[in-house]
Amino acid sequence: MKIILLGAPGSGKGTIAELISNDFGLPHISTGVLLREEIAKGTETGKIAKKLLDKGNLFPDDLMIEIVKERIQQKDCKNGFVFDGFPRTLFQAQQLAKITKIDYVFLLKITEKEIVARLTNRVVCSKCKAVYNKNNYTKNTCEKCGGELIIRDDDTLEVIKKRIEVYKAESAPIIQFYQNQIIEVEFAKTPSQFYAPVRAFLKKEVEKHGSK
Ligand code: G5P
Ligand code: MG
Repeated sequence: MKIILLGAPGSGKGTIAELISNDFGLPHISTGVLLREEIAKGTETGKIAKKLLDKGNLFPDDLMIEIVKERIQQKDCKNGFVFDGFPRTLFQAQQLAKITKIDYVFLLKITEKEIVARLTNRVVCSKCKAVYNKNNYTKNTCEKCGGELIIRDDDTLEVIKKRIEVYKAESAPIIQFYQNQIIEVEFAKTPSQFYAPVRAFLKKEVEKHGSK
């Protein structure tokens, strides 16, 4: 199954992608995580990414597409993948359509007020990238790997606002591009409530068609 998760910053793409990945055995491909890994390694790509991500601006389309192409050619993607944060522009969606056929596109819905509340309370594991919310997880270390929990450099109020603005500017044509495929997922109070309809839908699809 080849799955795309569309949604604003903080809409839960990373959280839901991880749950799908665990349940259906698909690699979770977050372009944000891939870029932050390049930044951590200090590569040339990372240097370009750092300047853009720290201000909430998008990484260049052509470079992003090359990174994604290379990633989906790896062995673990032979039965599909879950994209989190890609495509992010109409151009990326058009280029992706030339490379592969996407089976399902979920659009995660959230209000602006909730985005700010979530992202100003988010912490992530510096090692395995697991995502937590300080409102319901108060430890300083990751429960999965023991790694230190940190705040993302782009989770400041100013950058969050810029990311929301960029999302608003770029998302409408992408939603239009996938209009016949989009499955909307309505905001819910907890990740498990939010994920339940997605899981039920994908389970049914697997029963009908196999895992593709
Ligand atoms: P990213 O890394 O893709 P964003 O801004 O799109 O960053 P972000 O912030 O990672 O998205 P998310 O993954 O949608 O948000 O949300 P999440 O982390 O799972 O959840 C947010 C918080 O809410 C967490 O604390 C979580 O615990 C909580 N939560 C989740 N679900 C629920 C729920 O159901 N209920 C409740 N109550 N809480 C919940 O991209 C970063 C940057 O990289 C570049 C751009 O510069 C971008 O700004 N980039 C790209 N540039 C060009 N092209 C691309 N394709 C790019 N991809 C990334
Ligand atoms: Mg994320």
